[in-house]
Amino acid sequence: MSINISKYDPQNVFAKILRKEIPCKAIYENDFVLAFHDIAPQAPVHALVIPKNPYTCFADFAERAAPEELIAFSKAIAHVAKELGLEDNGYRIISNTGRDSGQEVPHFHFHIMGGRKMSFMG
Ligand code: D5M
Repeated sequence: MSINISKYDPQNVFAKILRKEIPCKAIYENDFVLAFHDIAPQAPVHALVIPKNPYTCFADFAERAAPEELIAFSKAIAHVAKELGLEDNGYRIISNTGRDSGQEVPHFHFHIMGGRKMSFMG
């Protein structure tokens, strides 16, 4: 599937989650951020952290988000990882950006994965 990250698509699945049109297993929420469990976990613990505002990808977020939003997002990732019990053994955070990365959902997000030893790429 080819995604378009040049223009925000309000019908993407994370936009629907934010509008509560479809459910999610929420972990944490504040004014800027929602975190929930990934529907297709690639590790024993696999969460997603998304901004509430509409950004298509990391570059879009980095360019357009307000400083307090950038800070809130970083802090939320660390907070969620801690809440999920990943702090001691560690975890991986990644954000796929654009077609070649394999990004499927065109709403910017970070993956938090842990609960097992990771190899270099997977
Ligand atoms: O990752 C997109 C991720 O989003 C992928 O790991 C599956 C997950 N996903 C897709 N739909 C849902 C719903 N409805 N709930 C929770 N998680 C979901 P990407 O980096 O774009 O490839």
